[in-house]
Amino acid sequence: MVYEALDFYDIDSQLTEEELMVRDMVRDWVEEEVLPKIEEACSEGVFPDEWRVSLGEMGVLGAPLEGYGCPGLSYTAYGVICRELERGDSGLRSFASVQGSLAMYPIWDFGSEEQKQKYLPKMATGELIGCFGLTEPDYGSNPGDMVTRAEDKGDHYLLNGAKMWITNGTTSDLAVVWAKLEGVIRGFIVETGDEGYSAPEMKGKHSLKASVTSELVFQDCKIPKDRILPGVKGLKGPFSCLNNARFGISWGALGAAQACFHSAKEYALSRIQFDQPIASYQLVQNKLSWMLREITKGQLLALELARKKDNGSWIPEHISLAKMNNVDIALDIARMARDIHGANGILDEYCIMRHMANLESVKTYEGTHDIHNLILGRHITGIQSFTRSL
Ligand code: TGC
Ligand code: FAD
Repeated sequence: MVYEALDFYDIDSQLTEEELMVRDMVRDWVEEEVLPKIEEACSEGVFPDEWRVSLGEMGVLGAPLEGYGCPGLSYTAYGVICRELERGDSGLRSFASVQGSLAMYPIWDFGSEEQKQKYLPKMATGELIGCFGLTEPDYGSNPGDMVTRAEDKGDHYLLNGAKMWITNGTTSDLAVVWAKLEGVIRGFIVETGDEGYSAPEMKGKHSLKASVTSELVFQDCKIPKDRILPGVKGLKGPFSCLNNARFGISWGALGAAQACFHSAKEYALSRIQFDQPIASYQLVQNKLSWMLREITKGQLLALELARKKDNGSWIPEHISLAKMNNVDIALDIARMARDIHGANGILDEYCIMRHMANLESVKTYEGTHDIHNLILGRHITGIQSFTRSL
């Protein structure tokens, strides 16, 4: 069946020629190269290397960054790229989010000139892959309490600690790692092959199966002095990267939702029960209409947020709202689409269960749904509710 992306308000008509060109390029690539292989990639638990190469060749890695060989596209274009990638699979968007927003961005914004020259051009082409180590086994929603430490040993730093749940960890050439140096959170670039560093893959996921997830382990890991990111101190560093990655998710989740809607609509029109297509029944139409309503609202939210990112009038809370809302509705849409597919909805012949399982992770990573609720609650009331004295 030919993919028709739901766009009820013709929102894409507001995109520039360049943004439309990027949309079509990524959409065609996903259709031709990703969808035929995604189920195999999931069952084997791999992110095919040819996808890394193609993403680099298409010039979509680090999309909104300028200079150092980066594409320098608008944030709107970056959102569109995320949407088209995640229509294929959240793991694909994850790969691009981590590379562009979480590994390239901190080097681009906080790195030294030498670091930018050394890493960014090769990361933009996909020759070098990066990951982002913030979460630890005992510190997820509260990264400020992290225990990974860096010690200044005169001519080098010594890192000790562990990160967990790190996308692209095992397959990365470098990791941007956040650790405390004399009690202050700093960013460090750790290269694969550095003494005392390992990145074992985490197995057994029922979600994001075509994405590599890893631990990062630092045991007296010795890194040269010139690998600290000089331009930032404190949680502002990792959170600045997360602003961009969360923005990408707010668009990406819509791609997964559009894929589920498309499949549910086609299925409802072709599936006959009680002598009629199930699409003719009011209860099914109500579900399809609810999906259309929520996707359209989500698209308006994402587009307005992209405009704000492009003109600089955004605040982090705008991003929290869009990430939280769009992932939430995408997950509900996936569940509803599964229901419309009946038993067939659990088969890998359809994209539904895969998107649903992926979105469970997307709801949790980059700040859980409820953490974004609390960020908004703090914005509304001025009261910080994350910590409680017992
Ligand atoms: P808080 O007191 O709120 O802030 C500490 C400092 O950080 C600054 N800040 C920000 N700066 C820029 N952008 C933002 N969005 C910022 N939010 C906070 C803030 O101004 C302050 O700066 P300063 O100079 O005054 O010190 O910090 P808190 O410890 O109370 O944090 C609260 C909370 C819960 C909101 C925060 O910790 C949080 O967002 N937790 C969620 C953790 C999270 O999102 N982890 C993501 C890990 S990476 C990941 O999931 C990648 S998945 C990749 C994929 O596969 O796609
Ligand atoms: P917890 O923080 O333990 O939260 C558990 C539950 O408690 C959640 O429902 C949460 O909302 C709730 N909760 C926590 N605190 C509060 C509170 N104050 N009030 C109310 N409720 C609260 N991290 C990285 O650094 N880099 C990566 O590349 C990366 N990739 C990931 C890939 C995958 C597939 C997954 C699943 C995770 C990834 N993560 C990554 C980690 C992710 O960011 C964390 O899982 C997330 O921040 C939540 O942390 P946690 O899992 O420890 O949950």
